[in-house]
Amino acid sequence: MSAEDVATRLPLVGTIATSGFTTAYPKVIPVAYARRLAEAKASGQRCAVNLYTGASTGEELDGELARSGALRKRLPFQSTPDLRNRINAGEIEFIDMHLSHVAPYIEHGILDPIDAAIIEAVDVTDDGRIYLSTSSGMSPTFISYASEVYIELNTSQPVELKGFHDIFLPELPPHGRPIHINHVDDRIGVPYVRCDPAKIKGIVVTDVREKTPEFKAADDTSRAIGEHVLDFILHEIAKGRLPKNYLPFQAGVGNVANAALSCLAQDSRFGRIRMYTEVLQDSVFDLIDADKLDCASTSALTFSAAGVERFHRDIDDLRARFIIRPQEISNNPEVIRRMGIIAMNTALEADIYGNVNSTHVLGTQMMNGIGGSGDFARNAYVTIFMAPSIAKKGAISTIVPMVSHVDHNEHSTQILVTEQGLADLRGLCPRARAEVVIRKCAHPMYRDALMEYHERALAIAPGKHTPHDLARAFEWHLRLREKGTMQG
Ligand code: 0RQ
Repeated sequence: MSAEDVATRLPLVGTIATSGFTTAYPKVIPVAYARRLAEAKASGQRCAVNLYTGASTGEELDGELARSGALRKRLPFQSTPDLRNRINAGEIEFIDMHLSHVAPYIEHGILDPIDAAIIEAVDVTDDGRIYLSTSSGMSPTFISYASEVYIELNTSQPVELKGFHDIFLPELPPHGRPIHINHVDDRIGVPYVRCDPAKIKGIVVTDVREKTPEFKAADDTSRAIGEHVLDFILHEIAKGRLPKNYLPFQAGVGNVANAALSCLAQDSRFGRIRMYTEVLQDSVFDLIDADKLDCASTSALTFSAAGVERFHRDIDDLRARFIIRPQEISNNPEVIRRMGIIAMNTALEADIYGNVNSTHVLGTQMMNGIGGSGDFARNAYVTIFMAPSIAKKGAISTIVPMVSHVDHNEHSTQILVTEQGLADLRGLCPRARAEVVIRKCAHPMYRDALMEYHERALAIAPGKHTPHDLARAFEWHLRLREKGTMQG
């Protein structure tokens, strides 16, 4: 079929679910669909579409549908500018969810049912085996719950991706059983998604290439963050709290996590690791080049243009090292807790008590979403949050008196690290946490002001357990909003 043929079969009012978890989202059907929706809207027809995906996608999907004006609801994660702007303008409802919650919400009928699933694949067989491309995300669940399935067979994605995936979906409660992943590289499923062939209503062949992200190169800040993390890990090993060959690592999305992992890879004190994560970025090649990666389990491959070239070149060797899993498995709290993961995610801001905001600028403007950071942070063996101590050339301190939005609370955050230092918050009461966060993590530009806030809060707050000066807790954010800087 052509993409336009499929677009005419998709609803003007309804729910679409697509493949895509940073990569592997459909790229031609959504463009044709957005055009149809915009035309229908212009001719006065009612259009209101819900879009579910694994995680973020690209311009051809999120951007086009947002600009069509027909997108009503989006979940569970996003990162494209026009969609973000419309969410922040209040025009599109965004449901910012733990990625591990998406499948149960669909299976339990909490979300609107899926009219059509659109899935990027590298192959599909007559008997309904769908071979996914560079991410698994929610595709297996969407395929099983959608009324109709459309495939985008993308020939720019290597067919050699066959064999990377391990598709296994857990049973619903009360029939749930333990998931038998005891080691990162355990395979428990099959390399394809099975679908009733009668449900596959159309296949569109395309060779449109995915637009690749660029990651900021590691700099002194990310190198310092990487070094603090490594010192901490070596200290934990010396104390006997981590095994000598570590526990599996998870690293979050974005520049900071990518650069910190690259720095770990390049440090001679760092040994071979396994990764149990949801996104592999370019830093995984630094680990491979330094002979420091045993194997990696993920839900998506997210490489820059150079990383994609490298992946295509080495694809046959990498098949033995990388496993791509559905996000129900990559982000499964039971597996994460049982295996014991070292989770490294990025904060936009953290407060003196260890509460972390990963999503909202100035408490109201959505950046990307919580994604899988909470699935890992809440259940990991060691939960690390990283951030440069300042943003926007010092106009923003990422360590603040009180976070303007909470994604990860003080009970989950164990380690907070900036380029200034690392605060180990485990076993400390809130007052002690505040002192160590200010002393170790705050930038010198803001350190005295934070200490002054803390001391005043301690003096005036009626409760001395988690003292706050409520009248001044958001003074820094208000100053940033009004004067463009947190500096007094
Ligand atoms: O903006 O480039 O315009 O200056 O935020 O910051 O330092 O490039 O950091 O790319 O690692 O992203 C939290 C957004 C960090 C990401 C976040 C500004 C800063 C810059 C980006 P500029 P960096 P990163 C599992 C893990 C949530 C989801 C998650 C994220 C821009 O890591 O989305 O963890 N995490 N998922 O200047 C205002 C502040 C700021 C600020 C930084 N306090 N206020 N702006 N910035 N701090 C994977 C998945 O879920 C798929």
